[in-house]
Amino acid sequence: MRKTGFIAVVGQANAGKSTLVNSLVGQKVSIVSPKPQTTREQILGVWTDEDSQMVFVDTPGFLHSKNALGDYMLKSIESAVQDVDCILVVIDGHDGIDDRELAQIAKYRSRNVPIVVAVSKIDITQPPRLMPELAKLNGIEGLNEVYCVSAKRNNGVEELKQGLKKYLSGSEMYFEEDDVTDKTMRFSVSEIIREKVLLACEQEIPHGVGVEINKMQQNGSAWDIDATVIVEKASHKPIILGKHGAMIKSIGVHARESIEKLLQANVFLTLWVKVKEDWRNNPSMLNELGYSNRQK
Ligand SMILES: Nc1nc2c(ncn2[C@@H]2O[C@H](COP(=O)(O)OP(=O)(O)OP(=O)(O)O)[C@@H](O)[C@H]2O)c(=O)[nH]1
Ligand SMILES: [Mg+2]
Repeated sequence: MRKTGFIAVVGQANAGKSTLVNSLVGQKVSIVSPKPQTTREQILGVWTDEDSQMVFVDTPGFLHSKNALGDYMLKSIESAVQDVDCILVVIDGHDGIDDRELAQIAKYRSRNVPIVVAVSKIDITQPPRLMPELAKLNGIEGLNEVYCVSAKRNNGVEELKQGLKKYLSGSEMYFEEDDVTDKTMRFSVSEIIREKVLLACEQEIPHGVGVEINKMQQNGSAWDIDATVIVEKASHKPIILGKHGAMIKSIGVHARESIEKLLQANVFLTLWVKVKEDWRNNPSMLNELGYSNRQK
């Protein structure tokens, strides 16, 4: 019988949580970008082998909420750490460990759940810089283990995964053996498009971007996909479109390539850009874009 369970993956925005979940699962289930607050909701990454099934709960980075979407993101972090077998705190080894992170770990200790720290991005951190940071973790009572990993290079990730197995407390399989996520193809397609927008745009715009799939239809061996990139200010629309439409065209090309890999088929992708003023505070828009209070 397999040992099974849930592991919440939490930490500061940009710490490398989603990259680590993708690496732990061995497939891209969660989008990644250098912009903070890339992940907006819980995304489950499932790993099954002969003796275990581990369900990693990727979460948004810690944030100060400024709107209804932010409130939703905060709730999804809070609900992710309920009823899990272990909390995996990801800390950016390149940026170092700050007091807020230490306070956050202390807060989780009161839950009586094993806490494991993954210090990430060690491929870009020099040991003389890393050592004093790791020393900050020494004094924390109740911290079960610390692992140093590079999710990007896949270093230390297998050791972390094997180490986490001992915390699994269940015996019931939550997913089929070949499932890697709880999300639908439609969700993954919308996230891929959002990822390409995040990668293409300057700092200010990505936080206010949403993606709605209007149509996703199989047409013979290919897929017809029609989607809208939603921005929250009229002034953002020309930026996303770019000069003579160059920016949205480039976003479309990159998104199509990734979606073709996901669907293993040719894709015809049409992208639109629409302004929905202040949509991050609009409950019906949040609902339409899937940011409603789904639980894990
Ligand atoms: N060099 C290096 N970069 C990494 C590593 N892990 C993540 N990154 C980079 O760090 C940035 C943030 O990665 P994400 O995985 O999106 O971080 P996150 O914690 O999920 O961020 P949010 O969803 O915004 O909270 C991206 O540019 C990644 O490519 C790593 O192990 N090494
Ligand atoms: Mg993320």
